[in-house]
Amino acid sequence: MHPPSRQDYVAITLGQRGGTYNNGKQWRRQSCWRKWKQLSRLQRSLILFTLVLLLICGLASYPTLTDHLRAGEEETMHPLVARVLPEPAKPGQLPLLPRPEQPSKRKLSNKRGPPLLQNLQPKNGNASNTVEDKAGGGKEGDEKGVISWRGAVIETEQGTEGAKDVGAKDDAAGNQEAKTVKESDHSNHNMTEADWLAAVKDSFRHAWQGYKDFAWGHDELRPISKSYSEWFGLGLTLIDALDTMWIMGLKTEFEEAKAWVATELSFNKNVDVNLFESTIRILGGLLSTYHLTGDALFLEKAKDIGSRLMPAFKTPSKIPYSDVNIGKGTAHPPRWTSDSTVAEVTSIQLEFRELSRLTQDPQYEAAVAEVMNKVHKLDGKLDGLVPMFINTNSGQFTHQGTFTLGARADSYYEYLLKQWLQGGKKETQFLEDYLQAIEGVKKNLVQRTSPNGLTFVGELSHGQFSPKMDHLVCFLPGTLALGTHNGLPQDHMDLAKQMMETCYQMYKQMETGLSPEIVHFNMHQGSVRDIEVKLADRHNLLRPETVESLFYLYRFTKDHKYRQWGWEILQNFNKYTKVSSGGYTSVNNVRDPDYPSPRDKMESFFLGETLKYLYLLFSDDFKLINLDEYVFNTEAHPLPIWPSSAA
Ligand code: DMJ
Repeated sequence: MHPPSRQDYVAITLGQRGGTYNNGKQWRRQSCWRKWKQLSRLQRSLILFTLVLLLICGLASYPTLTDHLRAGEEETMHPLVARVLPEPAKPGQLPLLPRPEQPSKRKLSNKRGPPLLQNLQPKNGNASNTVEDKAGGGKEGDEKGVISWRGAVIETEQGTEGAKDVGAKDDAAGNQEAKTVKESDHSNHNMTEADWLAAVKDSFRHAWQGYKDFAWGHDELRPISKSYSEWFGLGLTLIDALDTMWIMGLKTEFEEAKAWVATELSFNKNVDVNLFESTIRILGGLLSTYHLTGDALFLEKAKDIGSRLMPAFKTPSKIPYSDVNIGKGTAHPPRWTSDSTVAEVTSIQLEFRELSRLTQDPQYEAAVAEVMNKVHKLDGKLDGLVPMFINTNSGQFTHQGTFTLGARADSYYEYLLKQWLQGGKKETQFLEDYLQAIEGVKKNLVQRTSPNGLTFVGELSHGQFSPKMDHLVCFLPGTLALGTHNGLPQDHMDLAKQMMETCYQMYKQMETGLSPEIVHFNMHQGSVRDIEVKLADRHNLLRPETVESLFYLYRFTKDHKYRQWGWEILQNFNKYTKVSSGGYTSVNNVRDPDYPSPRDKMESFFLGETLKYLYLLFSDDFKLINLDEYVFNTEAHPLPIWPSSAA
């Protein structure tokens, strides 16, 4: 019998198809296999090659699919590894820094910002100049582009003019590195010093404009409601911002503020002020402005407020009360306690000492020196670490056993070092207390996170360690670096650098790129992420401590990465806290880039400290507030280091 022809074969097999569905499938498999076997080797190779080619072309021309595949890879990767692993650096390019964890709905996008904005971003990556109003659907009149944010109009501008320039230049070059720069929208490789400084000045002007328009002469701007809030009723933001304007060379703004100080500012008011806050912001701001400008107006005002604060020291223990009525000349503790806060009574010394030196009136210095001497001798410390409260009657620490470098204790440590520096390194008691305290920090409070070994400073309560850290603690890297610059041990600088990285990660790992007020670190093995944030701690008050430390670290190391980190932070302040009608707002939720939830308040330290430190970070002129000639008070007001004969 001759072998069945193709037709016979088909006819036979067709006859078999009347069976079950399974039988049909089996038939198809057999039929295809037989046909395949009948082909020559060349034919088979050609078909295989064509199929592979088609598959490759299909994949390449279907980006959504590849995106899905990439997303799948990310999901199967350990989540923290995916977030923390740096992308490889190209020659001459800084390694890309870890991306923050994104909620799964945002998995496919690295861009930050409201979805509307992302959709409207042009393909070349430059920020849009006009963004439609989300609520109204129309265009806001503002040329910078705005979206509505629950009735409030918030700037969507992602960067500054300088940042846009980077995108444009890179686009022209059309290289892959440029694309990376645009996507991260954070790099400042091609920017000049002038670009950075202009960007910070723009931010300052924007903040100042809001204050001028809606809060002039009042304590704080409420930028969303276009109104103001009063704390002491003393033009707090205006005074806090004076020396910043001088440093930035904003002469017109400075002159209009000075005119207000000359004609409107009066301390003869029946008002309770907090001794610490008014000392660091008002007395400190006036003294530093006097030094920078040489204008006697500011010294006169400083003397006036300084003398009005003195009743605070009339206590049984000479440990000052927290509150003073500067009109009546009376002082008192808070209603619920006779305690004062340790940081508050030990962080007014730089200002009162300087006031004595300038006025040749020793009473100011004597009052604050007595506080330091008493605290120096007190029991209740742990390896140089101090508790958080001190009683104004007994002069003893209260609520003992809790130790932190955050709220209520932070600037005690800062002012130990800085008083030693201010006085020309002669008052060795300050140095000894400082060195002992830093040893105490290392022994009792420094720990590392899991899984990535970030160094942090936690808290101790009755022997129990808590891995909690306030953003306030981020002053510490800068202070440690300042100490090393002045001859203190190198291991202080090592700790400073490690902590600086941690403080940066507190921004980087949040969805908005802005740090929360408080973080908790994971320490147990098997943790998947280093940083946790409790619901109540997710706010950001535009605080300065991290950029303050970046400024010191950059001045002393000249490591460009600190500037890049500062640039990212500025970008994110612009992205999530800038209000189009003027000013910046603190926000409630740094973990929600779609709705960070404005708190409607611009703290005075945003102008007094945050923008000033950013400006100085980007300035190549290290003589602009030379750190061998000036020491910053805890509100970023530079005071002179005393000439050697004065100490
Ligand atoms: C400022 O008033 C000062 O820096 C103070 O030492 C701490 N709190 C704020 C800024 O966060």
